[in-house]
Amino acid sequence: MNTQIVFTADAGAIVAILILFAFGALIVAAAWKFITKKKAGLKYEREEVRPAEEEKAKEPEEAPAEAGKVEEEEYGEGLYGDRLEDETPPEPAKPVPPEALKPVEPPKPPPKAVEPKPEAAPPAPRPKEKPKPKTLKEGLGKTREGFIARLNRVLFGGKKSVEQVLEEVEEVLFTADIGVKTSQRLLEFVRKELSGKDLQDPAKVRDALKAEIARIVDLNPPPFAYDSSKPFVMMMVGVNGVGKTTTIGKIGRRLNEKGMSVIMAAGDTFRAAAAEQLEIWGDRAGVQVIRGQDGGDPAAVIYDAVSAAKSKGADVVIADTAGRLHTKVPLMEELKKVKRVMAKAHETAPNEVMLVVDANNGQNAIAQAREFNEALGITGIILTKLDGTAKGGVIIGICDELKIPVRYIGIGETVEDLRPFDPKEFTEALFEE
Ligand SMILES: Nc1nc2c(ncn2[C@@H]2O[C@H](COP(=O)(O)OP(=O)(O)O)[C@@H](O)[C@H]2O)c(=O)[nH]1
Ligand SMILES: [Mg+2]
Repeated sequence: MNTQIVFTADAGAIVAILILFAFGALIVAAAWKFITKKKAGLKYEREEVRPAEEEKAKEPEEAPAEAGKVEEEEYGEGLYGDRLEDETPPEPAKPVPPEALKPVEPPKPPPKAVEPKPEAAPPAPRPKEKPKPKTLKEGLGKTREGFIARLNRVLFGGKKSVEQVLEEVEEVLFTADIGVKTSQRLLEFVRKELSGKDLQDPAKVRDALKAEIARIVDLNPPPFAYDSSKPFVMMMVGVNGVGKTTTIGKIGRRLNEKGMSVIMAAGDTFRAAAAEQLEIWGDRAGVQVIRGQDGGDPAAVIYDAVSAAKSKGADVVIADTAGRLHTKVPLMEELKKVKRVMAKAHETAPNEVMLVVDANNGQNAIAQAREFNEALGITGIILTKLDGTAKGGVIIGICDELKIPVRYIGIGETVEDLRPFDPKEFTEALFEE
């Protein structure tokens, strides 16, 4: 009986101990589970946060505030906010399935520093491009780079005897479309002007040439006497393609802008396009154009225009003429006739006979000037297309040989590119460094 009681008591103690062990084991297991979950949570946190932090570290320090703004505008605040919440670690107590450990969306890329989206910063609208008028220096660029640059190379190009330098200068002048006579004159001037010692100084030789060129081109004509006659009639002559019609359009527009009433006479009846060309200029400037029949008598068209100007009280008539003829009559004879008939409509007409020459023609432009002058008595010269040629030296030869003043020079296509000729400004622009 006693033994049975002792056995029962022992068995009870053993059961109690076993229960205690079991409790202990449960507590240890629970604690282990908690620790493992905690570890998993930390791992998630590291995976989730690290990329963002690493990207942040890569971010350039000088990211402009604008770039951030662009990003924010693109995604919207809500989305941006959600993403920030995603980056917080999950509650450690809740079991986390392995797939959930990976972020559902990759962390948002940091704002790009250098490329703001075009929608956010649209480029400023560009103003419409139209041909820009040139500066005189630009317009004379080719002549300066040709003739003047060669002159500088010869003068400043190293040790040579005075005679050798002068010989080379002479060669440059001869080949610069200045003309033989004018080149010789320039050289004689340098020899006379400078003493032996000064001739060795390239800067002095250059300055002497520049001063003499400035003197040659400065024929100092009086301004156009627009008030001396009503209408004041300007007759334009020159061979085909030199720029007569274009120049008439430009002068007509200039005078019109100054408040003068102008009539343009389409006296080139050989080319239908010439009358149309003049009408386009006339439309633009609000200047009346009088034209006759294509192939008709140019003298008749110009007579009508001068008569119309007289009866209307217009200030100026600018008369276009042909550079080539459809008749067997030589050009000069036809132009002489136009000049005579003009005077019948208005006795002082023409008040100016302007010869238009193309600078590209070089030496030939001097020959044209001589020929037209003999036939018609040229009172002024317009030298066009200086912008497209290195033969700008021709202006020096024309002024020297014919003593006819250059009134305008053309250095491009716009109205402003037809410039009243200023001898000082011209020489400075030509020799400018
Ligand atoms: N680059 C340039 N072109 C010019 C200048 N003057 C006239 N032109 C062009 O020369 C061409 C012939 O002109 P046009 O007036 O028809 O010559 P015309 O036959 O004498 O009447 C046209 O294409 C003009 O635009 C100028 O100073 N510079
Ligand atoms: Mg023409």
